[in-house]
Amino acid sequence: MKRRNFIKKASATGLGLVTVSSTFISCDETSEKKEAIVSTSKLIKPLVIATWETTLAVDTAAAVLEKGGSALEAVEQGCRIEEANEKGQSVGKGGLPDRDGDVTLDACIMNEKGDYGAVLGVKNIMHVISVARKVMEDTPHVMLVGDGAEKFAVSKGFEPENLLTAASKKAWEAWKVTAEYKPIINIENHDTIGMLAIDKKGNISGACTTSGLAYKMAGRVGDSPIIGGGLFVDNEIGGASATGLGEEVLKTVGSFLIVELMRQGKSPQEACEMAIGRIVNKPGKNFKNFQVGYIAVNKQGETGAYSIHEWFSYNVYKNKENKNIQSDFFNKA
Ligand code: SD4
Repeated sequence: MKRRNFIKKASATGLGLVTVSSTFISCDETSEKKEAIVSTSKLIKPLVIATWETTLAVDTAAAVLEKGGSALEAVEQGCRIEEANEKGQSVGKGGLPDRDGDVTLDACIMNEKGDYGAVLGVKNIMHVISVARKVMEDTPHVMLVGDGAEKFAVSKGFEPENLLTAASKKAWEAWKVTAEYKPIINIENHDTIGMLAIDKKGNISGACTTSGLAYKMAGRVGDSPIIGGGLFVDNEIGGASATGLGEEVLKTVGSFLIVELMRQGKSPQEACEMAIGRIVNKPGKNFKNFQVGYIAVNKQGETGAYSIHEWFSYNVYKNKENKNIQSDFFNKA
């Protein structure tokens, strides 16, 4: 069948054409452009996946998607829920501070075009995910840090406020008694939200927002706002996001690694397991003392998750159901 006729027939029968990388087989050998034919009716969409028990955030994102909103809008709105949730002590308002008592937030966002925006070490602004989106959409840059990011946020109408709640202040004061920096697996640094969504058009976007590790050194930045670390999205392949000890995620460029493994044909689950493998198999790596967890989704809407230790969970919204699921994990000893 000639290429043009095939395209016409494909759209009439509900088949979609997706341009993919040259490692995939072309369905039209005469064509210079590599194209693969997938049945769009088989894709699972809309879909949302997010780290930890983030039911309300995922419901919020899903509602955006069910109304026909974009994946980008969905992940932003979803993440804003956790940023405003003062009980979550790893994100937004109520986040545990650095060792000087300052709450500093990191966030990033990626759209289906591969655009990226991030803010790092921002004080006094709750919805840093929305500031990250503004960096992506309204500036010629991809990252703004510290005072510059705060100034930019204020110029865009964000209201400065004190992010240190009484509960987080009390926890920090108790920590200062020993001032021992020993992040507790799954407890102290829990709840950073990484979220990936596929909208009704099949487009993928992602977002990640955090207050970082509790009692970190002033100026410390983790994986969450760094492209390829805490988040990576490639609309042709899928997306991935991370939570846990950011230093270990960054050293293995975890989210980028997962997307590249999916590009090579691995399932989201296999890719997450291999990315955890990169961390735990390093010589002399004492993974017993820290947690890392990954989530991933591919273009078809298959999901995966894996962590080093038990008790990492994630929410998935698909087929109109939102479920919290316990992740499989590496350290079963
Ligand atoms: C960081 N990855 O700053 C973040 C912390 C985190 O749930 O994920 N907490 O290293």
